[in-house]
Amino acid sequence: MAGITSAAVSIPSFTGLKAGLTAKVGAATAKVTVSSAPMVGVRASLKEVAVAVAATAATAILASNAMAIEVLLGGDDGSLAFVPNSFSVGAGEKIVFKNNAGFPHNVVFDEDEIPSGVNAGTISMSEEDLLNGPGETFSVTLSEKGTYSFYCAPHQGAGMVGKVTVN
Ligand SMILES: [Cu+2]
Repeated sequence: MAGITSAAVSIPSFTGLKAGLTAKVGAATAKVTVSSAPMVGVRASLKEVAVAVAATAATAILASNAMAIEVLLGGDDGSLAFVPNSFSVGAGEKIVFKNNAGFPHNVVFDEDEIPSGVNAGTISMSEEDLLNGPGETFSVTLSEKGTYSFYCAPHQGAGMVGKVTVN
């Protein structure tokens, strides 16, 4: 715990950003200590939290985007489709669904067509949740190997469905 405290105290290189930020960093620090400490060095994760707080969440997303596949929501030709609508990824590879045309869209995994033991709710957007703006994204990482079917709730009837195989 002593190490965590000193790392937290060293963050005031950000002091220009005031007390509100300090409190925020403190809260985030507590969270990281509980959830991520076993996986990454505490100092490293503190650094990431400080960066994410000081900049934006987008920075953190970009930083972890090295291995990712992008799937467009809506074709350039106006089709209500995932592009591509059938693809493979490695286990743990990030899939980024990106609004392209014909939105709003969303991404919902079919609970009956995913590997057993995987909870559709934790990998899906909710049926009512929609990506409304251009370029908006929904990202998911699948770690269980197998075949997953998904659909766009507003356009499922129009055939906006897809399949991903996790190898
Ligand atoms: Cu759609």
